[in-house]
Amino acid sequence: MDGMSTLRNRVETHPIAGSLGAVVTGVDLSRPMDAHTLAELRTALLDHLVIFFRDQALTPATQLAFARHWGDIHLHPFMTGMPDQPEVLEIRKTPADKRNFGGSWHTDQMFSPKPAMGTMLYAKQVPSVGGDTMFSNQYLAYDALSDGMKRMLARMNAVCVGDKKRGGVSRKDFNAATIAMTTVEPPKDVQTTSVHPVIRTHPETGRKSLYIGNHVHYFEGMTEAESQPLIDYLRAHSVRPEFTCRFPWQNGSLAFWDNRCTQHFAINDYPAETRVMHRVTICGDAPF
Ligand SMILES: O=C(O)CCC(=O)C(=O)O
Ligand SMILES: [Fe+2]
Repeated sequence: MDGMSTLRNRVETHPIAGSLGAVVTGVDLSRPMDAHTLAELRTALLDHLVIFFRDQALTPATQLAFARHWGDIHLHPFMTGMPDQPEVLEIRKTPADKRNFGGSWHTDQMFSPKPAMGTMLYAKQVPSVGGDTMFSNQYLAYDALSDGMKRMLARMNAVCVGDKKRGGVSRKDFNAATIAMTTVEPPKDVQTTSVHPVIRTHPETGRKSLYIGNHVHYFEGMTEAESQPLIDYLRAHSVRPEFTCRFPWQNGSLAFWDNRCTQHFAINDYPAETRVMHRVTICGDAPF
């Protein structure tokens, strides 16, 4: 018998915090993936919400090939992809940039009618220290709410806006002053405001989670002034330290987060250094 032909990846998960996040070992993401390994990775993602891989040697093409196993690839309406690989977005921050991409707690594309199912971020060049990314478990955030608050939020929807900051400044103008990455006005046919339930149910696990992030401008049927105190409360609650983990990157690390039950935050603490990441986002369904 040829032992090699039956050799499978040995997928092991190693949690990095009590709340969420696990490093997965035993997988080379640059190689074709068998159905068994993929099923194990799906279980790891659903159990740990964000999974991390170390020491991966990926090109934009092999990163994309791995991502395609999970669904269709989402093209960002505001940011321009890599010239020869438009599905891959290069996130680059240099000492000239004052702000960073993803530098506030959020969940990706909450402004679109079908926000991302997940995002895969691959580290090409990381600073000598700093540039970690934080994640927060939104199942735990929901579970920790009182019954009264859960009942109230169950009837509420959030109006989520992508092309404007609160106060009306366009994302393009806001970024132009502070981020060198190209931000464009989205095409006219792309929906940049969407209404989503504040409590959503995960389509695969059936669990409820709090669905809040920096795209939420106000609650449906209320004014911004009425909404703001509750938005502030929920955003602070949703990222309590015991709901979070923090991932220190190395060159060759890949993070894959389930965007349906987490938030994340890219820490901007490396003013004199450059950080380059390659990001692929997988399409999701309408939240319910
Ligand atoms: O650069 C990071 O660590 C995360 C940026 C971000 O928010 C994203 O890729 O969705
Ligand atoms: Fe993000």
